[in-house]
Amino acid sequence: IFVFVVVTLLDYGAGNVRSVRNAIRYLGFDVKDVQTPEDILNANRLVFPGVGAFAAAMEVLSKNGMAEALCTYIKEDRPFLGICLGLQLLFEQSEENGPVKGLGLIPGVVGRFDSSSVIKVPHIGWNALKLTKESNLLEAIRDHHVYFVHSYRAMPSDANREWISSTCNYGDNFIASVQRGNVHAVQFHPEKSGDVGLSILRRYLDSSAPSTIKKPTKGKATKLAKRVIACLDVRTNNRGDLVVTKGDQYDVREHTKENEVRNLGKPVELASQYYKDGADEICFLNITGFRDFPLGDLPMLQVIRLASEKVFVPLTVGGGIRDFTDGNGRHYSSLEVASEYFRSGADKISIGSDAVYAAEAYLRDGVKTGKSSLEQISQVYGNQAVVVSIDPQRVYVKNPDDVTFKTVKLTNPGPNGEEYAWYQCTVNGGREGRPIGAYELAKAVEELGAGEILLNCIDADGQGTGFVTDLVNLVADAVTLPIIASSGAGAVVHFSEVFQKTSASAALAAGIFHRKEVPISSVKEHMLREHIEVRV
Ligand code: 1PR
Repeated sequence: IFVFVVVTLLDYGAGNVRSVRNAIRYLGFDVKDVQTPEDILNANRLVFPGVGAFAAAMEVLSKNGMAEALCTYIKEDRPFLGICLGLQLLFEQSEENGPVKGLGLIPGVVGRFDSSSVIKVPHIGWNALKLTKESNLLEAIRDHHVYFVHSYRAMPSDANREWISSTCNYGDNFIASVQRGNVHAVQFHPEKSGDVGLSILRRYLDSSAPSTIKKPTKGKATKLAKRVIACLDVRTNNRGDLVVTKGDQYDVREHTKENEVRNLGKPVELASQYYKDGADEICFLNITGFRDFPLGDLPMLQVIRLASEKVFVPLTVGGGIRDFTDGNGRHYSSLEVASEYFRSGADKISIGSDAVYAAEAYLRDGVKTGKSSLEQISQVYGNQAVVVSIDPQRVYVKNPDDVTFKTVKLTNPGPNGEEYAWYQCTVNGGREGRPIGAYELAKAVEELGAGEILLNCIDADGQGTGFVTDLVNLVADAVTLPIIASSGAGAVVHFSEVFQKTSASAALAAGIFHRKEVPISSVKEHMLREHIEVRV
């Protein structure tokens, strides 16, 4: 095939440009990085995957003459594709930490979603588009969902109407894509939107490429879909191999003489399989990260690198994100650890133990120091890139007044007839209980900058008895963030149950997928039958 040179602009280290690069390479095109403004002017296909915060991006663009070159390039109607912030920057202004002036090519102001109502901000997940213009690029979408992750959006107006090629509804109708001549920009992430997204990218890179995406026969996209996430708990086994393991209430060892770590497969192979099977997201948890320093644990970074070359849905990586001093006295900040995960191909990072300590300190002292891993990472990468993973354990109580933590009234009473329970947060892979409840923790981490909550439950982990809906509702009451319900999936009905009884945005499972008891496709077919919006 004829190979275009693609210019990937501004990898200024503020996020995962690697995904876009991987997707372009996967499609068989070469990538050239912009070094100078002349590289922009000489491009024949320009891709601008804006990442990070609006103000920081504008500052970099303006300082080195890139902004001017970009404006010239776009005004000359040369082939351009902006992604996410790469769309927002085309507008006049953004309210993100601002107002901040944008490139001013499209009339309008980029504002924040209003989280006051039923809308959870950030807008994370697979949503539907409404096409408002014939578009060679978007034709591939044909009623499929595409992946969004953002807290700010541009709104349609009379002044920018001629630019808009599609809108998306989330609370209100915002601009999902713009197009004029050869200039395209999309708020969603084609590089993370599976086959549909890849086909959009292919169309941009080669306008004569045929569309291979068929209209869905059932499950036409109409709104934000509930996500199904496959989780891979990863650690080294006794032989030193990195394996996917799975615990029962967090105990991952076989109960045999050898006491081996349970081995359920190879991380990259399983991740690729789940991607092909239709997982909406893949989550890797480095479950011994709390004691083994992840930057010493290079195989894990290699796993993420390899997975991100094959998997074109979002990847979350967690485990061991905290400050660390190695044997030689070299100090690593949690931000450095997270940056290495992002550079390796993670779209989101997840913090467990360190978020518990940060929340405890915040509730005790009542001040945000800005120094916790949570605050620092969300400051640099945006809160949509920071997940807090909670590992709570149920503690039964007779009376809600017996504890200072928020309790739930139980559907099934405890062993001594207790009608209430609180959910105690733990650290170090569930080994140590801390004096803070899941409700209190969730509230605190939202204020400290978390963008999403991954809500496990030690009692239910690996039990196959269903998600713990009372816990999900407890935490949903505490925050306006999207919640990923985790632990306990044993059958397809557990997925419809958690989405019908709670406002969870996603459901995560591990054991049933690893043991091949329930394929992801069966989960989705069941959800469709139950009229739950799902990506097919
Ligand atoms: O504390 O920042 O180093 O992060 C450690 C991370 O590793 C945390 O996210 C923590 O949840 C995870 N983790 C630590 N130890 C274990 C363990 O199992 N021994 N795994 C562990 C957590 C829970 C879920 C599991 C669901 C679904 N695993 O990820 O996949 O419970 O399982 P199921 O569908 O089979 O029921 P830090």
